[in-house]
Amino acid sequence: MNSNPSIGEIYAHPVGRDAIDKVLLQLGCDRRWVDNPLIRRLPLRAVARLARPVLGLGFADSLLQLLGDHPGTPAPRLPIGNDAHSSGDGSAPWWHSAVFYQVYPRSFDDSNGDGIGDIPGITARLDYLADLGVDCLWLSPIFDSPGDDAGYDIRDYRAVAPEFGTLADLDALIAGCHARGMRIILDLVVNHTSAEHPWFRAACEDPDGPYGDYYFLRGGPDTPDNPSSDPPNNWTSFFGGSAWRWLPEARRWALHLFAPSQMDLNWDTPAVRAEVADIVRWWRGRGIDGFRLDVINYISKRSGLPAGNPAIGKLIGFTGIEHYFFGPRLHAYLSELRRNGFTRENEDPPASSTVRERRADGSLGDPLPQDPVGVMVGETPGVGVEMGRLLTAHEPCALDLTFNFDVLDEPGRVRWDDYRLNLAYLKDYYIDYLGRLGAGERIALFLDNHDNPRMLSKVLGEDAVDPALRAAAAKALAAIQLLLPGVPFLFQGQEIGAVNQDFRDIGELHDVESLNRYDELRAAGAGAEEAFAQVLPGARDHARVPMRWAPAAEAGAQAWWQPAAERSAGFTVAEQAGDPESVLEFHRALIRLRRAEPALTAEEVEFPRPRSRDYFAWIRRDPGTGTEIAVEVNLTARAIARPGEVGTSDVILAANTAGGEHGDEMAPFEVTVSRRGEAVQGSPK
Ligand code: ISL
Ligand code: CA
Repeated sequence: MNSNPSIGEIYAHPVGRDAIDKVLLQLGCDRRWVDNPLIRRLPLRAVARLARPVLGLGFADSLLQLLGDHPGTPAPRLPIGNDAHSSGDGSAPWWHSAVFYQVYPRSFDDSNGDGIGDIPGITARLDYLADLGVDCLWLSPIFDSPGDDAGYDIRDYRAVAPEFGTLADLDALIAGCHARGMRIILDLVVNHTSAEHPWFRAACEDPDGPYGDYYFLRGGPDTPDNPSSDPPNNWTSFFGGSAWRWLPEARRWALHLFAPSQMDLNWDTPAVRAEVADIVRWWRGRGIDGFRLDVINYISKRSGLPAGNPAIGKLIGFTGIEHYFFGPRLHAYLSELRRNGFTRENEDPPASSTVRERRADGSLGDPLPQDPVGVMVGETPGVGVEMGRLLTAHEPCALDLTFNFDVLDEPGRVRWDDYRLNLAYLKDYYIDYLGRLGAGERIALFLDNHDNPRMLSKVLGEDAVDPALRAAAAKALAAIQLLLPGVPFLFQGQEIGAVNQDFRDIGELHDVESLNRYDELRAAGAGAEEAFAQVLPGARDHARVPMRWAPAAEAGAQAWWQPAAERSAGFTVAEQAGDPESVLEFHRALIRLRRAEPALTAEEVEFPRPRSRDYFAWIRRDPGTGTEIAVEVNLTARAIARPGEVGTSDVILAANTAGGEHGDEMAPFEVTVSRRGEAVQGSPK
């Protein structure tokens, strides 16, 4: 690319397209702005000059540097059966049609009453998860950790934190999953380790020794003492302040993109990459079926750690991010890890256990051979659609799936904003995202996780106090997440319509990010109430409260490490199980339907009425039989007219119909799933 390409040329580059989309999203501008041919012809530098008040100085150079790191024309994707995504026999990999379920172990089930959820607690709930229809569990970190970031600061990658149980407990959990036809993945947090990890201790003791290069230690014996000197660059931490901390004992600065005790690993050091691959192989041997990889897109930092562009820092909220969120060697490191860590070698000893086959009718068969490649699910904040595709769909294969976080907030909004998310945004987002995929590509469908307020609360706001509306909207979200093409990741509690917590003051929050943000706001002059109000909407604690198994358990709720503040009747597992009208049973029914209807896990999809703001419909098609399934969702809390041409009277599943199935009107948040295809259209099969 020349030094002053046009906007159109930038947009034709996958990384350029995502970067422009990101800026527009951040500014709350319509992405279709770039479709204008006049705008496409404009030179980048002219636009950057005009937009200088917003984009600042040096935007064009930063962007071109980023583009220069990555090939402009992606290599063609190899078809399923030929690539590393296949199951080994040419068929689609298991996760293409799987439903994942994220367990937050600390708050799932507490087996010994110490107020902390634990591994035996999860094992005790495996029948519940299997009945729900879950194919694969993902556990947030259960490793030995000082717990400065709730386990995302790991001290020993091969040990279980004592509060969660023992390695033997984990082995039993793995075997218990497999025996029920479920796989299980863990959380690989290897952008950083805890400062208490032996590698970091060794690095501090001898910064010039072998472990010094495991981290980013900068400065030297002559560096004047902190705080009299400046840190090596202007990068900021996601949890506030500089991304550097001074180590008096080593007389070095150390990089931490997250908390000061989460030390960034230097992936340019081959020994670091070899250690990570070893960890993965070790867990695969224990029967672990893959990993979710924490902030995995941050592992490759630009050589020399150059200063971040302050304007980009201001726009995105974090200075320096352009030098590592999609770094120069990211793809190479991930494909290497796939090969050396996730891929089974013939000489590998057999895994302790492997998953039993689970057939479409739910019955169980024999244990399957271990998957040739463990699944790699990338947590990739900041990665857009095209970058995600570069990581998942092109040789050499890197990740299997990525999480695209743009789904969580409307353009111009961030997690801390207190606003009502319009479901029409989800519709636009998915139509655009799915429309950009090539054959064989899959997206991860997620709406909630342990880092975010509940989507249901974002959609309903204060109206979530109305139990009928809450249940109705929860079902509409479930239909979107479980019936669109893609791989759903449910987060614990979604299946019972969990909402945000009514926390009253900062003393009720535990999360490092919220506490730091609160302190920063206070330091900047905000009063206690005001600072709390600016933290509450985005607080990560909302999703981290204990799973509500039964109302009775709340008698002892104070004993939990983080008591739930939200206790409304009707939103526990015990109250919903067996009630066909419940959110829980609707989830079960949706997952059962996914399993039974090949159309619902096939790729083909069509979106009638793409521009409607209150009606979202899609038609899935099974290429084998031609069977079509139409899904219609009323995205609003009002009754709307039903367009006639999409659904049929052959309704196979419905929710919130207010008694009138497939009438001319759709009730608030109504969901109708109906069968189309040859049988209905009258032509013989
Ligand atoms: O909460 C966020 C910071 O503003 C998110 O952006 C989050 O930090 C980001 O998605 C990365 O999350 C993952 O890595 C973090 C950990 O705190 C999160 O819990 C984890 O999901 C650092 O390991
Ligand atoms: Ca416990």
